[in-house]
Amino acid sequence: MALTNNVKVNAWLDEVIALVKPEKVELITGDQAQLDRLTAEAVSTGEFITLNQEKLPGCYLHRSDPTDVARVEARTFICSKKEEDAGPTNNWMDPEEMKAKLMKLYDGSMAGRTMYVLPYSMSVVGSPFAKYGIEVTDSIYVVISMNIMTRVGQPVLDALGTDGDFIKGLHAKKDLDPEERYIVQFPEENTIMSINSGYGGNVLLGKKCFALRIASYLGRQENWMAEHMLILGIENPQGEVRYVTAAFPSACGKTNLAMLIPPEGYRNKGYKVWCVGDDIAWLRVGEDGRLWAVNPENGFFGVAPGTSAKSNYNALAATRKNTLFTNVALDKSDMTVWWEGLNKTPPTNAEDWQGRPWNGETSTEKGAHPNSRFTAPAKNCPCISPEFENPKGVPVSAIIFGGRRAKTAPLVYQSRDWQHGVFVGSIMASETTAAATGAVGVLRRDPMAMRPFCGYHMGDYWQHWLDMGKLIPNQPKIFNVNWFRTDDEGNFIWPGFGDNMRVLEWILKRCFDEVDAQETPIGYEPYPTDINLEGTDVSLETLEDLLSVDKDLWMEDVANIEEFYKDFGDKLPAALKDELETLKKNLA
Ligand code: GTP
Ligand code: SPV
Ligand code: MN
Repeated sequence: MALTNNVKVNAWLDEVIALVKPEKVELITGDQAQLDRLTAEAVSTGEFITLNQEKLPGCYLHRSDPTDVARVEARTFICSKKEEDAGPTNNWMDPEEMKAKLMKLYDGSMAGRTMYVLPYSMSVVGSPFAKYGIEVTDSIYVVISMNIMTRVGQPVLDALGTDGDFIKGLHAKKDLDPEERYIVQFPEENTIMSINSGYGGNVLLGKKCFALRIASYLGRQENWMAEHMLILGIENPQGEVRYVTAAFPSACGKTNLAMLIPPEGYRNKGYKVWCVGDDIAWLRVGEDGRLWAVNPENGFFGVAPGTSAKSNYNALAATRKNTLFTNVALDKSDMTVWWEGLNKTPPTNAEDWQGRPWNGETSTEKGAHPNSRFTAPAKNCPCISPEFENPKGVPVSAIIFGGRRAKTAPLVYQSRDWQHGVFVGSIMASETTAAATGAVGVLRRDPMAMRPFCGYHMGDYWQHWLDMGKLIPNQPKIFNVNWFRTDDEGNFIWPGFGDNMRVLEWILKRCFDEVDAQETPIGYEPYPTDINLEGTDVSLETLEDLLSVDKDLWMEDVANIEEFYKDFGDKLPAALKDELETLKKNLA
């Protein structure tokens, strides 16, 4: 009997079933009884650990394989027909060759297992932004996580109708062999294949694989943009809400900025911050000529370490119910969770992220993995925006780029115009983090925070940004921030977190012509006295230092950008080459 009413879905499922040969097939309808049954099954097999249901109702802990704890960029591929369409920042293999390799791996991979068929929507079902996918998986962790992160089940099938199109996603855990792990996008075929992983961004196929890699490819064809951006609204004392988006690389502060609590002085005046999204934005030009943004997700897959009532009260509050934790420490005394930076009182009777006995007072090892995460429903967040589910999205006043840079990049600067702003995004650089496997703290260029997520040639992507600018009569202003400048001892100079509101205030004032700025070789910067430092212990001299532009360091950066740009050959847009020349001239 056919599993759905959609002939295309059914035909694809027939192929998949013949390939992976599952013992059973189950359609995920989104029904609560079904999800409860699967959760209970995961608990019975040890895949989930039940947490304290009084303190953390509906919460569970999952431990992934210790060799499978982050995205694997080296094993992520864009398989376009032509190699040049994947470009220098992606791994590429001929699609037919890749499929031949993958077919062998998937063959019989679900023998004796249940294959779950999970219909999901990115963005609100029925919204003009919405795109639908079907993920086939043999992992209950994936089913439960996707149910938090996206809109799942029957309403999606109803929206797909009898012959609607969808993104095909095939995930099999197989035996988690890191040598045979593949995360593969076929952008021309609306297809994603993932095998031998059970972790986050590798397997929750709606997130990075679809909502960024496949969607960025679709956006280029359909004149919209899919970006690695948070979306937040800042309400002023008059009750007006102005929206900004910000692209920071993985583990560089999107979730924190998206849920920021303004400093006391601002709160007393009546400022509020509303979170629309913490990781992904889909952007379209509205009828009013502005750029409009939606968050296609329905939950947060956030970094646990460093999240505390002080650093990010809203994120922590979002994790107090119906949340799935991955690779955090388990406090055995009351079956709650712990991670580095949650508080200063680590549990003594605990298990670390791998389930080994762990005493937080005496152990020299970390309790939680540095890339341990929580998967929490967006509606749990105390500052979730009233516009979160608005199918039209929110109008964007400013786009902010930023990275983790110990030196060089100042606290904030503004681009001179859209083209210069695209240049500023293209030269973004950031120190690598634990969100992906490999060395941490290595500076690399990460244009628009999209290096691991762009589904096509990065040179064409920059051209798409330039082209989009021409389609937006009322363009957002483009800025760059850096919360991570350090002193000679390696300490962060800027207090960050809630105090980032002070920088946001200046940014919004610039968007509405409410404050002047000074021209520097790299763009506009605030007059230091225009950043409100009331209630901080940051001195004006420190702020001046944070805003300083060291021409020698910038000339080194220019040399590095020139090298980087060489990889793009004739796909490097002339406009960006011109901007680099202008920067050089300004610095000379
Ligand atoms: P992904 O989910 O990987 O895309 O990451 P993200 O960009 O949402 O990063 P997140 O907000 O989770 O922050 C990652 C780390 O950066 C955490 O350990 C935070 O504590 C730290 N962090 C965030 N904002 C700031 C800041 O303003 N200053 C400093 N010093 N650290 C920050
Ligand atoms: C990131 O790495 O940017 C994330 C986490 O948001 S993951 O979903 O694993 O990609
Ligand atoms: Mn991310």
